[in-house]
Amino acid sequence: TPQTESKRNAGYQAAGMVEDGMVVGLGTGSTVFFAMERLGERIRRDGLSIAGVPTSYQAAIRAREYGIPLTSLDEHPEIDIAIDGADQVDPAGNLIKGRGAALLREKCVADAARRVIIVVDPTKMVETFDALVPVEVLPFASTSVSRRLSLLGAVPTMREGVKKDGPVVTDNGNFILDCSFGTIGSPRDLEAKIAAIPGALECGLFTAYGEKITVIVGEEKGCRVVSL
Ligand code: DER
Repeated sequence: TPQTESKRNAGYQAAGMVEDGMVVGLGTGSTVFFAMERLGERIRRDGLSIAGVPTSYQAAIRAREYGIPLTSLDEHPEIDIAIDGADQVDPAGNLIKGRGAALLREKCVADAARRVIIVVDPTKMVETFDALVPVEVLPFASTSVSRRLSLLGAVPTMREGVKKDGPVVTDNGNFILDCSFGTIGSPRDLEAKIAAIPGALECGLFTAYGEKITVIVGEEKGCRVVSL
């Protein structure tokens, strides 16, 4: 489909920006999937030598399938480049992430990376955020965190499993509350307010990385690099 082509074009472009010897943050989701596919080709065909820090079980499993050697954030607390997807991107390079429930480790990797490449299809580019904001919550505190989020104007919904009864449990053993805030006027303020809630371990608003983010928007016949 055209969307698959645009995701593939963005992912392949991002994979082309990885240099030999780099430590690469490996994001989660269907778009970064193509970057990993291309990195695997470059390793096999061109002898590219890299190490990947996976942001989820999905990323680790795919990296192994594609022959991308894995390392850890412990071994490499500074990462050369991270490649990840996003649910929405605004003109300042703020992101909403977390559709894949991997946002906590993804934010740790984005924070550790010198450069972050975000790969999206055109539907993700927005003027103002209006997507759900996923919040990773400690199960012990999920009801009280939900109440605090409501006081911030959210309608929080516990993310339920599809092929698992009960709540989605993240790779870190926590729950996800998907929060509808309507349009979000100040994403940076909202991220800080959510971070101040004890038990709200992380949220999908990424507003601290605009300076080091490059957004690649895939299109049917290629892709464009967005300057922020
Ligand atoms: O869950 C995540 O943070 C993913 O990066 C998500 O935001 C993008 O996934 P997609 O590339 O499958 O749309």
